[in-house]
Amino acid sequence: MAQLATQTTCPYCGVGCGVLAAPQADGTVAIKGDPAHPANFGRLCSKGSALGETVGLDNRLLYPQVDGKRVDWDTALDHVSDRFKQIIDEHGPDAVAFYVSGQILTEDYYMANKLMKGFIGSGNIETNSRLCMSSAVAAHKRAFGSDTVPCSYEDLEQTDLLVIIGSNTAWCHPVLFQRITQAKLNRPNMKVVVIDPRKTATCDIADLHLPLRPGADAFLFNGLLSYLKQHDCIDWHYLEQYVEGFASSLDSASKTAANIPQVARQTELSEADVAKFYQLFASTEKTITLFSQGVNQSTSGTDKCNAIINCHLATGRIGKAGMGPFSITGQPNAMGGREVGGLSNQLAAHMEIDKPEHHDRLSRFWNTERLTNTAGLKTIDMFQAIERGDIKAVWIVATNPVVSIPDADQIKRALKQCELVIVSEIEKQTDCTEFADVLLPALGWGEKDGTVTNSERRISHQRAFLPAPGEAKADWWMLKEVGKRMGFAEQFEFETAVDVFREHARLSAFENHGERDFDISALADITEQEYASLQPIQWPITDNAPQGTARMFADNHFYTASGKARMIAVDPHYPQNEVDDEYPLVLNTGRIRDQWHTMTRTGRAPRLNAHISEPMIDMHPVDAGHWQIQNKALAQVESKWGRLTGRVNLTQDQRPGSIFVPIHWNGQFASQARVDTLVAPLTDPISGQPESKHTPVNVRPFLPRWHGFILSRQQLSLTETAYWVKVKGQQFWRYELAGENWVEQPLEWIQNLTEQQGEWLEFSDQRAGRYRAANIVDNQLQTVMFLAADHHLPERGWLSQLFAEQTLDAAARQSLLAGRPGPGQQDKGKLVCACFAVGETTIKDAIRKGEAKSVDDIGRCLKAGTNCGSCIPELKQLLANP
Ligand SMILES: Nc1nc2c(c(=O)[nH]1)N[C@H]1C(S)=C(S)[C@@H](COP(=O)(O)OP(=O)(O)OC[C@H]3O[C@@H](n4cnc5c(=O)[nH]c(N)nc54)[C@H](O)[C@@H]3O)O[C@H]1N2
Ligand SMILES: Nc1nc2c(c(=O)[nH]1)N[C@H]1C(S)=C(S)[C@@H](COP(=O)(O)OP(=O)(O)OC[C@H]3O[C@@H](n4cnc5c(=O)[nH]c(N)nc54)[C@H](O)[C@@H]3O)O[C@H]1N2
Ligand code: SF4
Ligand SMILES: [Mo]
Repeated sequence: MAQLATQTTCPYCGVGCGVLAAPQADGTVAIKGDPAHPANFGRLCSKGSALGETVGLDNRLLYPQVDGKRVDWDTALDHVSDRFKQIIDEHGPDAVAFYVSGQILTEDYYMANKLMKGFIGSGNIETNSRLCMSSAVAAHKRAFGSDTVPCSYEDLEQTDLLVIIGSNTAWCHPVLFQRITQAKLNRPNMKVVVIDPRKTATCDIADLHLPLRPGADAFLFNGLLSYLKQHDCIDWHYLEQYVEGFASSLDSASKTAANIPQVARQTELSEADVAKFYQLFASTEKTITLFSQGVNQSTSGTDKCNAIINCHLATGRIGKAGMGPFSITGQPNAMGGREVGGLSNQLAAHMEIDKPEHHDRLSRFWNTERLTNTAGLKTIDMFQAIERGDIKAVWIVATNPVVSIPDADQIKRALKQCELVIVSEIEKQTDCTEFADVLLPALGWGEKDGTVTNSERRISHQRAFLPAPGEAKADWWMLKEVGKRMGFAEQFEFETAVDVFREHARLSAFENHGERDFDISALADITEQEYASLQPIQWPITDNAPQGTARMFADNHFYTASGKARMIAVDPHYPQNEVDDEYPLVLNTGRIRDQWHTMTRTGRAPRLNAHISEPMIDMHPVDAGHWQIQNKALAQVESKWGRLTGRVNLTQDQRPGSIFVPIHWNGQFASQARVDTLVAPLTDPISGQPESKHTPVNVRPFLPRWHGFILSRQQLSLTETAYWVKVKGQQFWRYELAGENWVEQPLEWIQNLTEQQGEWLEFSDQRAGRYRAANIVDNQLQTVMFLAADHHLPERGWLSQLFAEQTLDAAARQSLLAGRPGPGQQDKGKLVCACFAVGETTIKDAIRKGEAKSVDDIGRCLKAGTNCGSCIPELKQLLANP
């Protein structure tokens, strides 16, 4: 019988949507948006809607392992703590490290930080948030004296001007994007400006798109500050009362970006567009600037964030409805990690390592004499220290550094020679688990229980609705067990997640007196029942604000020594890795709509793999012409650090001079598509955040001897092929292939790969260099393979539809060999709507026939866009260019 739905939270992006999950009798899980959750009010995006397809147990890590052998938990945990103690005794506490993630729960995070900083006594706990939010954190601290996000999602709906900079909100925070889109429909006077070198799906709602020169954002905002001064838009009263640093900030703005022509030159935008943006900003009181990785991930990310915040402080546009600088978080618990001090340069509960009173306070609270006095290493430095052998043991929790850290091959080298690598994972095989000496099976989404904090400081409960598989355990449990075994039994005595949460809440209150913004004292005595039924609530949560706090700085008090906010002088001439003759193009990297990070979870869901199925290289046709690159052909991208092979996608949306490659593909899904092998390990000197959006590269055609693809009901081992990509489909696995040596005996080859004899259909045209084969077992299509001398191969859509057929009729067999859909079969084209599997060709047909003239019409006749709405920007594009 189906269970009642459990109220929980989506494990993907920082929007933090509420989810209702109901396990069904057939083992599947029904997923719906939670109408009561204030982040999404019932909506879910394509990734959230497909969560039910990701909870299967194939490839799950179910048992602890040491040196490749299954062991029991006691053995594994004793091994970890003994080896840690041994290394620490010999080399000191800084010889060990944790590398954790914004995807663990606050309770897990709290435990990791407590163990490393408080008891092992080293600062060496880092989190992948270094790659993500650390520039925003550093900028917040400089400006506000605290890492505070001032706004709420409601502000985005109430604003009159929304400036979206370095964020592809439509694909990366889709539900928030839908809320913004709806607000703009309700209030047509609301304006949206998108600042991004690329024209993204987010531009769908833009009144103005500024495709600026990559990296030039600080010129634009320094110029804005100059303009605001020149046009008398400064809030002098606010500045005088509540802000420091105006004069020096204005001075550097005037020196570097004094007027519109100068800004236009630096940003490579038209003067008219710059003027339009400045006029809008100057004349609109209710303004929000929403920023994300296009700003943070830069060698001057902290300065860029401050250049944005400066303009809000100078106009007093902060702490009021519909206004403020809004750094949007990426991971579901990026914010929770900042609360507990997951970064190597902070203590817990928004306390600082370099403040003696904070050190003393936390030492007393934790009852420890070992609390670290020094910050640990930041991500890039940490993995370099591992490669040097300075760090001899690392425990990696819920992150995949071999794929996601710049100069990714360096991470491989580091882990390969590290004495002790411990990996807590949900997956048996990832690019990272290959290097693990100890593998610890973690509970995954749906099985674990605890809290997360979203982009608007809202704490939500993630609840379990599935049993623990195998011997998997919660991440916090493993950490506290190691803490106990290392000799700190008393301080690591926790029975349940609520015990951990209570201590975390008490610490936020401990000797706080309003000095630290992170204060959830009203939850310090939360009972198990209250915790179980905790409803989403925004911190601070105190006696004065028991229902939480929607907006910060409404009282114009900041957490600096003077209580005033600080404007920061920004020099936009930062050192950036510039292109040259050898590496003439800028590599920009980021996300696509339907995949999550390194694909360990979204790669399991067939409907999420159909939107963009191969690692793509987005490129402008002008650049492609220059370097003889063809659309849909393969190309190789090379930088000083590494190389990648992917499928070219020519698009006018790309700015000439730069290419875009997604971050998602890894060694499990593609032969050579870990984009971070290319990315330079250069960092912002203040935040330590790496520059992931600007690496000089070159691109050249990859010209293999043959191209092909295989669809098969079974998984195949094709790692010998020069180019391969593996895609999970509904009833099959799809392999895109290319090879350097022509396959001499194709039938034998595919028969050996599939180990299937049975009935094989074959077609071969040697002169034209075409070969097709299909294997039919019990009248069902088992495998089909197409090879060709070039990349012009038939569409895969109609072939994949044949896998759903119970029996293949004569016409279908005929079409297999003919290599094109037979009468009555139609290829749906590239998938657009993931929820209802509606393809581009179907939609274009409906538009051409006049059946669909609007997004609503498409919804009515094809259902596309009517569930999660993530594809609506693409539907609009198709309507504009059918
Ligand atoms: N579908 C999906 N959604 C996700 C994730 C995912 O993996 N998949 N991950 C989540 C996480 S952890 C994060 S951090 C967020 C990230 O969310 P976003 O920051 O929105 O995502 P990105 O695609 O990394 O980069 C955003 C944009 O920055 C632009 N950009 C590049 N260089 C510059 C520049 O110099 N200036 C400006 N102004 N813009 C520039 C890029 O072209 C890109 O469109 O997404 C979250 N949501
Ligand atoms: N070039 C480039 N590089 C980037 C970025 C970019 O824009 N460009 N973006 C950066 C950003 S913003 C981010 S956030 C990172 C993300 O990069 P990662 O954090 O490396 O990516 P994920 O795939 O989310 O890794 C999470 C891992 O944890 C596992 N896991 C899932 N749930 C659990 C759990 O409950 N417990 C445990 N123990 N494990 C679990 C998953 O299977 C997966 O292997 O990438 C960064 N790297
Ligand atoms: S927007 Fe999508 S991925 Fe993000 S929390 Fe909501 S459902 Fe999950
Ligand atoms: Mo992120």
